[in-house]
Amino acid sequence: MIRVVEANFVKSASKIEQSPTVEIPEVAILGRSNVGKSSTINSLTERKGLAKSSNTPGKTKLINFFQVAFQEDDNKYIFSLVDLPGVGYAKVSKTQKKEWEAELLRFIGKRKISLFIYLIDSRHPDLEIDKGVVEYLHTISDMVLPVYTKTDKLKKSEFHKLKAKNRDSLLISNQKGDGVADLRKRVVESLFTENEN
Ligand SMILES: Nc1nc2c(ncn2[C@@H]2O[C@H](COP(=O)(O)OP(=O)(O)O)[C@@H](O)[C@H]2O)c(=O)[nH]1
Ligand SMILES: [Mg+2]
Repeated sequence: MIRVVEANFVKSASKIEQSPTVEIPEVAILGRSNVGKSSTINSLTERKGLAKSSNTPGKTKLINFFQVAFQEDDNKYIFSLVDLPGVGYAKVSKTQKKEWEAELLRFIGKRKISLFIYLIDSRHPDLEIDKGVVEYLHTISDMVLPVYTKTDKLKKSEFHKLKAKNRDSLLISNQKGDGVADLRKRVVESLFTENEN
């Protein structure tokens, strides 16, 4: 069992230039506004208020950096977790939206991100915007993990259908905690097993 032994807020940045330099593997969490990025960070780290979760779409325009340590037996896994502003904002102007999206792409292009966790609302699994971003991420990295959130909102049959259709993805509920231990395991495997040399 993987335990969370450390989870700290490091810094918020509104521009890439303000981002901290990291010497440890970096995991980026992306997804549309309100999909559950902050909640997933809180579940992953078992810290309820670490990332601020809000009901107002598009509120988080900052890039937030956290440092996390997991431990399993005698192995300690330290990495940086980045909460990125959501894509597809509902309540901002087109110009503002374009600016943020450009900034987001610039950020992704500049960092050495070891794993992209892309969150998708399990109730709306086939949105064009999500497909577009996932496709883009695959062009820049072969470490892209799609994760479906809010599975507590699905009927059992919908859950099984989604799972059968997306065998390489994870399905989680931040409300119930389902799938979160699996997500920790995937993070460790992605960062510290396959890439180790
Ligand atoms: N039912 C349910 N609600 C969730 C889940 N994850 C997040 N939420 C809720 O969805 C809203 C947006 O979550 P948040 O983490 O702020 O999304 P973000 O904008 O992507 O950071 C909040 O009201 C959360 O409580 C989940 O797995 N299940
Ligand atoms: Mg958020």
